[in-house]
Formats: sequence, structure tokens, C-alpha cells
Amino acid sequence: MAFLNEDTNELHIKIVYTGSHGCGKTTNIQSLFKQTSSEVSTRFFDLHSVSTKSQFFDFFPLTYGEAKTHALRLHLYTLPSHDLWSTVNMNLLWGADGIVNVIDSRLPYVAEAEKQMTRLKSLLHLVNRSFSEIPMVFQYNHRDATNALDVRSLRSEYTRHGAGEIEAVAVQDIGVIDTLDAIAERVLASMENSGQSWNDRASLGLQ
Ligand SMILES: Nc1nc2c(ncn2[C@@H]2O[C@H](COP(=O)(O)OP(=O)(O)OP(=O)(O)O)[C@@H](O)[C@H]2O)c(=O)[nH]1
Ligand SMILES: [Mg+2]
Repeated sequence: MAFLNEDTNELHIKIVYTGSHGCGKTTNIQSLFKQTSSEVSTRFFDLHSVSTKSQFFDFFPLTYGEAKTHALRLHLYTLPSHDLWSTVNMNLLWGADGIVNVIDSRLPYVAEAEKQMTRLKSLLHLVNRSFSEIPMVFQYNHRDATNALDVRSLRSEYTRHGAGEIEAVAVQDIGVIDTLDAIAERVLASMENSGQSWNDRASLGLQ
């Protein structure tokens, strides 16, 4: 969960990008890395297993804007689309403040996106979070594909009450920053609504 570091005056927030294989999770992170200056981003960790060459996960810490008087420090992770390392997946989702659900708009990939959504619901359940309440943004990516489904169909299939929806072509940096803005906004609003205040150490779980 979010925490406030009073020594550095930073509010830390964890955001996890989820979605099917090839939907564009890593591309989103790469685009953010490219679009942000070296003063606010440090380095991008693109982790692969040495033995299997399978995707492990990506991690990108980024200082992004302000929340009240505190710098906003975003910890961006991608969730692998497979369960080779189920403990890693649970740890990635543990304490997540918000989810970016990257949906591959291309027709042949819709069934896989649905499977991933079911999987995400179970994984969230395992870490005591509910799919219906966690701050979430649906990013409809691959909008440049000739076989992309229209957004209305995708919306009727996927959207959730209170979630944001952004159209994207992540490989061209389109919709990537908008997605990050939308999820950060929802996480901060959710903290306010639940009575959490980043000016109040106790309500953030800090004594
Ligand atoms: N044309 C197009 N290509 C895209 C778009 N987004 C991502 N790609 C490409 O799709 C491929 C897969 O993207 P990744 O970002 O690696 O997908 P991922 O979700 O990280 O996939 P896994 O890590 O395997 O789960 C890459 O070659 C990207 O360049 C997009 O909007 N349009
Ligand atoms: Mg990836």
C-alpha cells in the first residue's frame, strides 16, 4: 500500500500493469522511460529468467508530479502473463494501489484477454483485494491494428464501474502518459475517499 516517506517528502504508490502476452505492458513502461527525463526516472529494469528466457517482470520507479506538498514516487511493475513463478506474481500484486489493465484490441487476442481478466480476479483475491474496488484503468492498446475491435465492443466486454478507459498505441507513445495520469488520479482519489491522507501518518499505517 501507499506509504509516506517523511524524510524525503515522497508519497510512494505501487501500480501494476497487467494483461495478456504481447498486449503492450513492457512497451508502456519503455515509452514512459523514454518520455520522462533522467532527473525523474532512474533506470528501467527489464528482467528475464536466465534459464528459460521467459519474461520475468519489469520495474520502473518514477518521480511523477506532486500530491499536495509531497513528490509522487510511482513504482511501476508489469505482471507476467503466465504462472511459472506464482509466488512472484502474488508478491507483485501484494500492496498494489492501482491496476492498469492493458487490453489487446486485436480480434485474435480477445479470448486471451478474457482469460487474463479471470486470472487477475483470482490473483487479486489471493492478496485480499477485490477486482471491483481496486483503482483501475483499462487501456485499449494496439488501436493501430487493422483487425482492432471497435472500442464500443471492447468496452461492453471489459469495463468496470469507476474505471478509466484510454485508447492507446503504446509503440507510438499514444495514450501512455494519459493512462498513467488516469491511474494516479484514481489512486489518489481513492485514498482521499477512504479517509487516508498523506498528511496523516497514522491513516497511512505509519506511527
Ligand atoms: N503496432 C503496435 N505494436 C505494439 C503496440 N504496443 C506494443 N506493440 C508491440 O507488441 C509487441 C509486444 O509488446 P510488449 O510490450 O512486449 O508486450 P507485453 O505485454 O510486455 O508482453 P509479455 O511481457 O510477453 O507478457 C512488441 O513488439 C511491441 O513493440 C501498439 O499499440 N501497436
Ligand atoms: Mg513484457
